[in-house]
Amino acid sequence: MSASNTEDVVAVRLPRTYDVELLRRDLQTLRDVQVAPQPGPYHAGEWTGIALHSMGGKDSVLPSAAGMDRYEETENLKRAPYFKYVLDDLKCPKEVVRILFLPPGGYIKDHFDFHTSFQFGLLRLHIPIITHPDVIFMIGGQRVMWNSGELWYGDFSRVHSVKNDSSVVRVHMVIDVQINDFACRLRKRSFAASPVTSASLARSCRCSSLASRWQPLPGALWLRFD
Ligand SMILES: O=C(O)CCC(=O)C(=O)O
Repeated sequence: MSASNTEDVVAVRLPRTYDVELLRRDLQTLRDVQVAPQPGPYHAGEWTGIALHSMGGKDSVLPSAAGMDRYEETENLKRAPYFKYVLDDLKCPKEVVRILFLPPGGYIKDHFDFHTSFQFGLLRLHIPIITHPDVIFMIGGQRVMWNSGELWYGDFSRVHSVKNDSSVVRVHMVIDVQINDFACRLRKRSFAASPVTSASLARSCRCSSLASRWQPLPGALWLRFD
């Protein structure tokens, strides 16, 4: 297997599908929460968010703010029972969990979040809540199309960008989780593009049996399943 195959996997759909109406109901419940601009010089301030889980449970949306507090639920999450169900069902330690908003015309330009990688023991998961075919979401030079209610792992340590060419506000839940056995098992029914990547993920996860569970799918970058 050539090294270039390991470069190709930018996203993996994970085996959870959520009720979109319930996701949107909780989103509506939190409509009065003040949003905060996301950090980074790679957008013009239009990309905003609210925190569901943060260091000290504060209403902070900074993904990697330094501090000594433990990661905890925020008051926002306590008001959103389905969001809480979704997070409680993911049995891995959570760091920052945010609801992120990108309005029509919004553009998060190329950037990368190097700490969200297996090497750092952190995975970034996404659940689209509201999206549209005219959202151009690029990871590692590839366009990804994720539907509302799906759970995805994306390799955000690679260069990524989002351009909202639609007329709707795009809303994603973005969940940073620490890798544990559950996170490894979650991948049991997911699909990867190449055995080389499976092996490297298994090594990083320290789950010796993981590699054998991944399904090599030559020619496919990821495969949806229902
Ligand atoms: O999809 C989004 O709103 C943000 C994407 C992103 O930059 C990230 O998840 O790191």
